[in-house]
Parts: sequence; C-alpha cells; structure tokens
Amino acid sequence: MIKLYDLAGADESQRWSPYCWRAKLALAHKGLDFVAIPWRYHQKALISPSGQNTVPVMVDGDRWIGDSWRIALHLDAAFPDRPGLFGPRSGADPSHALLMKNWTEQHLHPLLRQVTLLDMFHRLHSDDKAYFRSSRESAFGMTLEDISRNAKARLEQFRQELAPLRKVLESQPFLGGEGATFADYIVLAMLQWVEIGCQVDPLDLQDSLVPWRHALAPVLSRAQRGVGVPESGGA
Ligand SMILES: N[C@@H](CCC(=O)N[C@@H](CS)C(=O)NCC(=O)O)C(=O)O
Repeated sequence: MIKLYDLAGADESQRWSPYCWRAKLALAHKGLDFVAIPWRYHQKALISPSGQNTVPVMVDGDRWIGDSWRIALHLDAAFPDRPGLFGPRSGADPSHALLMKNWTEQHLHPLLRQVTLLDMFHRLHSDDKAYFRSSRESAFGMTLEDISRNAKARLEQFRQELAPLRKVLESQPFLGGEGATFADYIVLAMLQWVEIGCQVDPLDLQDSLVPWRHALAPVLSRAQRGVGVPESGGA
C-alpha cells in the first residue's frame, strides 16, 4: 500500500498540514488506498530517502516522492485509468491548479500563519516545540506570540481574500470546472489547516463557499480514512 508521511501533533490524530492534506485528497480522488504515517518535525531521518526535509513524502513501491505538487503530478501520470486530478481525464493540463498553488502559497498562507502558528505550537509533540519556535521566530523576526497578536483580524482578512473563489463558483460547481480538481483540493487543504490547527471554522456560516465545501465531503472522508490505518495493515 502507498505510504504517506503526514505531519502530526502531540495527539497523532491531529493532522493539519495543508501540504499533506493536498496529497491525501489527491490520493482519495484517485481512489487509492494509503496509510498516512504520523510524522513529527524531529523525525527528519525517516524521510531522508526522499532527499528533502519537509512532508508530505509519499512512498509508492520503491519510489520516494516529496512535495505535494510533485506527488499530484506523479499520481496523475502513474494511474492514468483513474479519475484525472487536473481535469476529467488523467493527463489534463495542470495550469489552473498551478495558479491556485501559487496564489495560496504566496498570498493566503502568509496570512494564515499569523492565524495558526501559536495554536499549532501548543498542539505540537514536546520534542518539536523548541525547533518550531526557533525556526518560525527567526523566519518572522518576532516571537510566536507577536506573530499571532492579530489572529482574529487576519482570519477576517483571509475570509475576504477568498472573494475570487466565490465569484468563480457563481458559474461552475467546482474551482476546477464541472468536477473537482487539484485546484479545489489546494483550497480545501488550506481550510483543513485552519480547522484542525487552531480549531476555528475558517469560513463564516453564511459563506457561499460552504455548499462547495460540503460537496467535497465524500473525497475528504476518503482522505481521512488513510489517517488511522495501522502501518502494519499496508505492509
Ligand atoms: N513545497 C512543499 C512544502 C511542504 C512543507 O512546507 N511542509 C511542512 C509541513 S506543513 C514541513 O514539513 N516543514 C518542515 C520544517 O519546517 O522543518 C510541498 O508542497 O509539499
């Protein structure tokens, strides 16, 4: 069975990494069984065969693949008979999803770090806390507490920044068109980050994105099935 190294908190059922959610949702979309192995920041050695030091890392047979975007491209190419990740059929042009990837990573994730970092810190495994605090504080040039000082206002700003998505969904059911694509999963993964990382609903109840999110519930529930499968079950 495919294995995915998946960031976990102190409680191993708490999996909030948006990048890992992208990979889990991609696997679920393809209808592939997988086991999402809990991984913590201090366990870099476990993923070293991939040649990178971030998760997700997927192990498919003897292939180690890191990076959520590369994982999605690999799955679409390696399982061409399964539903396409970038269009109705495998092998479709991924450009629209690449735009979503870059918009979320460069514009929305920086806002969400100010919402989530301190809560995530409190939920981390004790062996991860010192590394997480010092790496994030040196990247921001301020303490986690200062980064998160305006968390409520940043969450409100995040909600407003989603306006282009609401506009797209006025004329089509999914961000990828008539069916969900990896573009949809990139956004859904980001919402999972907020919901699990800081136990806050990322969307206002009245948000017109709520029905779109509900429509993705089946794939999300398949993605969640990979979390909690004992590793020995896939050996
Ligand atoms: N470009 C990578 C980013 C992955 C990433 O940043 N993952 C975080 C968890 S959300 C990580 O593993 N960080 C390790 C660290 O900060 O040491 C992807 O799309 O997979």
